Amino acid sequence: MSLADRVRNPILKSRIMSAEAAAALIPAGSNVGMSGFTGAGYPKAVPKALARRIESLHAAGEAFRIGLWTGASTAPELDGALAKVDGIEMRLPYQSDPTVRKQINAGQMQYTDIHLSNVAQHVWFGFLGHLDVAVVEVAGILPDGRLIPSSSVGNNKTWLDQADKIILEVNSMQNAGLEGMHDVYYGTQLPPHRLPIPLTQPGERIGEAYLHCDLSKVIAVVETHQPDRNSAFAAPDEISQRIAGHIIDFLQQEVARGRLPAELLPLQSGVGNIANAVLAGLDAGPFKNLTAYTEVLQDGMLDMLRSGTLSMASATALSLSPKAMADFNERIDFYRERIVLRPQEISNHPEVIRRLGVIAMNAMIEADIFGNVNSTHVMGSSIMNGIGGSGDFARNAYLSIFMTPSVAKNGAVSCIVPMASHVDHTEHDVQVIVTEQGLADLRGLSPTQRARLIVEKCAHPDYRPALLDYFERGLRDAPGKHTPHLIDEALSWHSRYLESGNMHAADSLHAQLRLA
Ligand code: 0RQ
Repeated sequence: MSLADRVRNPILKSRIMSAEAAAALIPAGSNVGMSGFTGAGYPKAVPKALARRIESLHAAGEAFRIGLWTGASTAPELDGALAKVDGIEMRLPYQSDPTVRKQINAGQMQYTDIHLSNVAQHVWFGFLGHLDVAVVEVAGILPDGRLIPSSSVGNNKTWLDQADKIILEVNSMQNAGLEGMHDVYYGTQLPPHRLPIPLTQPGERIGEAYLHCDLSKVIAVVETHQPDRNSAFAAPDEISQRIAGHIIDFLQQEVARGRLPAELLPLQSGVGNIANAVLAGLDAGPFKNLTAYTEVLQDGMLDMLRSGTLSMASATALSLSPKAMADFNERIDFYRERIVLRPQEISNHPEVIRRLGVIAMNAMIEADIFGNVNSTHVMGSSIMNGIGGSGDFARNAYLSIFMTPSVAKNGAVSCIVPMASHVDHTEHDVQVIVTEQGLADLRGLSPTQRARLIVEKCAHPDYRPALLDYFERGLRDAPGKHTPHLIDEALSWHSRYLESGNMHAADSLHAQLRLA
């Protein structure tokens, strides 16, 4: 498809305009649903033009902020640009941008951190208020007005259905060969009329390759030619490789014990360097014909598809380095046979995750000795990113694995603590905890059994004595022996950083989150 061929519907062709003209159509105070998921498929031009407009309005003393809803994280051209001009009143459901994070932690921006599978249905239920405008990147528009989705699907179906007005960005940098890779399910109903989601295999297609929209709602079409964020991953370091090694040994043992089939069960993998190292380890290991039912496809999954370790992968977005993106573009016909991109309410659907028996592997910030996991907050009050899809998968998975290095900030902070300073995943949703020190299999264990195992297997040796001391004193002095916390002392573990030699570490953690 040539550049000129991307907008093939005559009505929509007549609505092509500049990003500035399109941004001028967004009213102050609107809730705006933008495309974008882990730096893929986000609009590249209208948010920047809107940011310029907001900056000049603010300079003239006029108030202008929007509610910004997306699939998940986006990129500096979207989150960063709008936050820098103080243009976001409310952000949801997930972010990883330094300026947005700083404003949330300074109390200048409201943030609603939502399970990613819940966003679409909460909009349909009317829980989040009215959606005024959708700004959605697509790879092309067919003559009949159907839309070829871009490198992420996210919440785009819901944005297009629910918004009063639609602005489309048609990005000719997105590979035209994406056409046919998506599966947009239009069968979801609202309770009490819901039917089962008819998906029984990760690679199954149950919907359509295109998004629909009411053409009369489209107020602007903007043409762009820009790549996604495409950030590079660090080569797996020794810590990540050790974590990956523990997980792979564990999965092999599970196969040997007959608790997993030889080709495992569909894999879900969070984003980041540890996740990528686990994928690299799986690729080098003995497994073949694996599948993935996950949110995001990062480099490691493409390698596994190429080598044949993975036969099929379902996700809602790509999140690739420039090198992997070049490979993806080169072999798009190969990948189209093996990748299905779905709306995030389906990629993260609790019913489907439970049915398929997904193996969930997510990173965390800290875990406590009883197995509660904090994925989102540093020292109880500062947000890092958000819960993302980790809760969708952890709660419903066949096996729910959480992983982290045993220490952060060059050893100044233990990632195993007496009581998590914030809980995203309760002890009931966490079956395996892994650090580079080892793996704690918590299935079937009581809280006190879990505590001994987590300290022994996962805590860094520098912190083991203090953690064991807390646990033993709890067993002796806590009024209840089921989860023997010394409540007054439990959280002083974190504030002790403020008093001890680690004061500098704690201060700089908060400073980084405020000032990054
Ligand atoms: O900070 O970059 O300033 O050094 O947290 O930690 O070790 O680089 O790990 O990039 O994998 O992120 C949980 C945040 C881990 C991420 C989290 C500091 C550490 C560093 C990042 P610096 P690492 P990662 C599917 C699944 C929630 C969403 C999710 C996340 C920074 O994985 O956002 O799982 N998960 N989605 O130094 C203080 C501690 C710390 C700590 C780490 N105990 N105390 N700081 N850090 N541990 C994807 C989606 O849903 C889209």
